[in-house]
Amino acid sequence: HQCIEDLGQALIHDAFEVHFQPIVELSTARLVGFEALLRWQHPVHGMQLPDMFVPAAESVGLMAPIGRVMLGKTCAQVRAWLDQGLDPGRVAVNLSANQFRDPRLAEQLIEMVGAAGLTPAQIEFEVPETVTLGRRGEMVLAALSALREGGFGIALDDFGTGHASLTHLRRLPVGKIKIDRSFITDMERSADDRAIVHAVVALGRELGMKVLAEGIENEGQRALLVSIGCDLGQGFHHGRPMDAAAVTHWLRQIA
Ligand code: G
Ligand code: G
Ligand code: NA
Ligand code: MN
Repeated sequence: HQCIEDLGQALIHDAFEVHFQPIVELSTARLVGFEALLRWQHPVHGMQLPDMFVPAAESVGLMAPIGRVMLGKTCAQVRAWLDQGLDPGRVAVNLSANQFRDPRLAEQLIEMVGAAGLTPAQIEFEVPETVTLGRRGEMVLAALSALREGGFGIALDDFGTGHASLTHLRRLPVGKIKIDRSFITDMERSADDRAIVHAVVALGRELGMKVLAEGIENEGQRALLVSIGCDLGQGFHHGRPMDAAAVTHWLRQIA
């Protein structure tokens, strides 16, 4: 498959870059951090979003090396901002199922962050709910526990799409739940979606987890989420994913 060959070339030619989307405290709209998002500069087809290539990369095991490149670039950028006196807050990096095949994953991530001159409190790891429910569930749990003990934040991504039981959720060493965008998009019109968001916020509170709503696109959604008691938000309403230069400009303005 052409895409797979191109992905191998992309690793060799350093064609991956990181964009960053703001994460805010919903009640104040104050910046608390960013999610690091993978981008691929394809030599012919231009910038590719993860939906276009992450599943293919995952299926051939390429998300393990790509994930390492991604974390390395993210840490280097965070270090550069801190050295310029700019504070990006806590930056979230996505982990994929491929990466959990390696029993030394947690050890390697801890070592990479330290080598970049960052403390664990500056980085959070996001893992999709479906990955924690997958074949390697016990290995995923062990790696997340080691990262949590190492002082990293752990967020459960795309929550609501994976049928996790309450028992399962309680066992996971996560400090944050990210409600999938599909529940936020129609929440002003759909009483069902509102009820689901309400329930997840209540659940998070009971379990001592922060709750973040993804895909907030307008003020009506933000106000509704604040009234429900949702802590954190992310979406076009608060900021689009930006390249590092745009974030630098943004951080200078709010500094
Ligand atoms: O970039 P965009 O906002 O289109 O992100 C699409 C999806 O790709 C999101 O679900 C996000 O979690 C995922 N994604 C973005 N960057 C990475 C990454 O570095 N690794 C993995 N595994 N997934 C990522
Ligand atoms: O990891 P995750 O799949 O949640 O990554 C977020 C994805 O959603 C990225 O593709 C990002 O570009 C996209 N996104 C972020 N904010 C919004 C938004 O407000 N609306 C829509 N439609 N997409 C968004
Ligand atoms: Na994510
Ligand atoms: Mn997400």
